[in-house]
Amino acid sequence: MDYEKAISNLHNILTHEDKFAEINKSIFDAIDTDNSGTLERDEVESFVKSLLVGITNDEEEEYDQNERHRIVFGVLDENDSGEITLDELGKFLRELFKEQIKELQDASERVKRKAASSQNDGWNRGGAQGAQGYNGRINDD
Ligand SMILES: [Ca+2]
Ligand SMILES: [Ca+2]
Repeated sequence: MDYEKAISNLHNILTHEDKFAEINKSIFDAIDTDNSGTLERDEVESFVKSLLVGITNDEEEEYDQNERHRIVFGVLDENDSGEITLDELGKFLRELFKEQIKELQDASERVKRKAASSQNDGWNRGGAQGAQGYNGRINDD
């Protein structure tokens, strides 16, 4: 996985309104299966379920799905109207992408640190700890 590339792609999406609008719209359309122009509870529910399929394998977590859906829908439905508009989804995606960038940056740092310490392993165990300190900084540009 190319973290730098994924991070810059997400940055691109966030800084280009038209790109973001395009992605927002295509995600919205994918969830809006009855093409009503709004996302209803059952549409969001099947979407959340399909997302969770890839994330959770734990049987324990299964009974949490209704609760998760309630929370996700509550977060999405900013004005408590009972349906999600394109704008509401957009706000949510923006936050989601920002979080994603943070997580990718963290993951990327971890990978670099690991690489730095395994490089030192074997011939210079003593220096490995020191190397972790200054390796893996991300250019925030
Ligand atoms: Ca709909
Ligand atoms: Ca709403």
